[in-house]
Amino acid sequence: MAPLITNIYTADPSAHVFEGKIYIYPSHDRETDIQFNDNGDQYDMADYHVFSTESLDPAAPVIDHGVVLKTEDIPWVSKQLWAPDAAYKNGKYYLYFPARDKQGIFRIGVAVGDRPEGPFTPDPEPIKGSYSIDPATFVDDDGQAYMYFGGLWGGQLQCYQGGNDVFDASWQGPKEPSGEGVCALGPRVAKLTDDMRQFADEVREVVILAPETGERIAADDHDRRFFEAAWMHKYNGKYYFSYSTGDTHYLCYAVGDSPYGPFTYGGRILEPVLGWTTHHSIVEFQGRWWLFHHDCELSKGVDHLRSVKVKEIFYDKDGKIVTEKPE
Ligand code: FUB
Repeated sequence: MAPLITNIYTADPSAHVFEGKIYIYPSHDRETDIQFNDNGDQYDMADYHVFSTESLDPAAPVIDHGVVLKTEDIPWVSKQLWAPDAAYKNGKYYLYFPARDKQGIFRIGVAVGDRPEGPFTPDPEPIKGSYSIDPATFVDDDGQAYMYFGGLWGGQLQCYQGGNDVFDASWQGPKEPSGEGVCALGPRVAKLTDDMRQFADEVREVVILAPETGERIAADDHDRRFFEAAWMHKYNGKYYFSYSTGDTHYLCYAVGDSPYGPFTYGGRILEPVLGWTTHHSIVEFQGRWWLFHHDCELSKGVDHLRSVKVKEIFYDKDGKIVTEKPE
């Protein structure tokens, strides 16, 4: 499958349907001399582009709307503009992004625009109480918006085991809890305020359950535990939380009855691709369901030079996500 975007390297695609078109909000990967490490320092991105297309036919053009936000424009950011997302509410478009603050701690910021393709004006401070990476915003049918976020290792989620306000620097780096009987750390979720710029309630941990036991997924279950790349979509009244397993390189999903969970593990959506990271979004467009993701084929395997791709996904009669069209 050919990449959707080839003029620049792009990753972590968050796709949305706005004004009848597909808009893609990806990370913008760039060349760097920073050596690969398990903290992700080589992912040294400095701006965002927005892309749009009217059709997912492979021949259809994908428009690059250019730079919509850059590090120099955001007063609180020091470096690493990682995986963004976008949302629409009450006539405004919101671009959410994680970045390191001046102390090197990941926070989540918001920038506001009048059009899906920007430009976006950033708020001068990160969202109060935000931490870690990979924001994914979900607006439910009743208009209430939620933000899911979090990422292990370089994403610093493991530094908050003592509570939302306690950053434990001794957990920085490629570390996470492990051992017999230890539960995996969950991603986080918080309601957003009506103006979409702050958390409206406390940050909660999202629980992902193993279907065979009904218990929380174990920390050592690296084939199924949450690592990063949260995404939420709704299908047939159920909430589908999907994510990357990081060092085992799968995209997985779990299903629940509430945006807060708990979610029961449902299976894999994508097997490992070329490149260390895997990250995605799922969106319905013109009556079909699409998985946007990335791999490193275009850069011939350079982990930090990724390209966005798209493929169709399906549901079977029980609501399981399947990658081949059911008979
Ligand atoms: O693009 C930088 C980081 O790599 C993202 O935040 C993660 O999800 C992984 O894709």
